[in-house]
Amino acid sequence: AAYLAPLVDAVTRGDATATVQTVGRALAGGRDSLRLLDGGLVRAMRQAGARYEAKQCHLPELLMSVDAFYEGFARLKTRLPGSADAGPRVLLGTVQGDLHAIGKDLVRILLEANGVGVIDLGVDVSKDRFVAAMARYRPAIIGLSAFLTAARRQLPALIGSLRSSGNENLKVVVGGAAVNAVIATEVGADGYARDAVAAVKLIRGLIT
Ligand code: B1M
Repeated sequence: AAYLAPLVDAVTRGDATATVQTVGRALAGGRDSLRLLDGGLVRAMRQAGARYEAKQCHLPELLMSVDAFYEGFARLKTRLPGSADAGPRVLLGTVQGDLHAIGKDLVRILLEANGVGVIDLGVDVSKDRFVAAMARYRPAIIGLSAFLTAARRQLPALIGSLRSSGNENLKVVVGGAAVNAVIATEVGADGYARDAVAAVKLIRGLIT
């Protein structure tokens, strides 16, 4: 839609001020918050990421887009549908040494928007932190994000530890740029999702 173009433009240019203003205007005009997230902020972040990967921009420019994304996200967050009474069901985190947050954050937001409770451990989460949180929250599902090759290499041992310390029905779901459906099976996960929409579908299917 045409009203999303200025938002995509602001994020890809890395203009946080324009991003926040555009989100504010769109919300005031009654635009749907999930649409602004998906068709605006996320689409722009994908474009910025693709430009960086194609070496059409440098890291500082990518970082400016990341910044604009999060500022716009913060402005939008309060208006996204929440999960008032959903109990915590999914424990989510990016694995140790890996600091990529955006994709994981989107998975969390979309799960919450769909009524699934999430405990988000953040990024750079060690095996011990996962195990401790699992004992504390007893989630039905653990979601692991891995974006770096180095993160993917940890998955077999990490998933092995989670399984031996969790209950036997525990389901482990993986996602992120470093994994795909084949790798997910190889590392011992129960499922893989390529984006946040697919993650919601997968996880809801595993819960019920
Ligand atoms: Co970095 N990075 N990065 N990076 N970065 C990648 C991952 C990379 C593929 C880019 C590249 O070089 N081609 C590459 C990894 C290569 C590899 O190891 N094989 C890479 C690298 C090398 C690095 C650094 C080492 C760069 C450096 O410093 N030289 C460094 C590492 C830091 C660290 O983690 N220790 C680094 C840093 C950064 C930034 C800080 C600049 C920034 C992250 C900012 C942040 O997250 N706060 C960044 C970014 C933005 C990217 C790319 C370009 C874009 C990622 C992104 O946000 N995409 C990325 C390229 C790529 O992913 N192909 C790249 C938008 C987002 C909406 O999509 O992340 O795919 P995505 O998330 C999706 C799905 O993956 C899925 O749903 C999400 C939403 O739809 N998903 C799940 C994610 N988690 C899921 C979990 C699930 C299910 C689905 O179930 C639990």
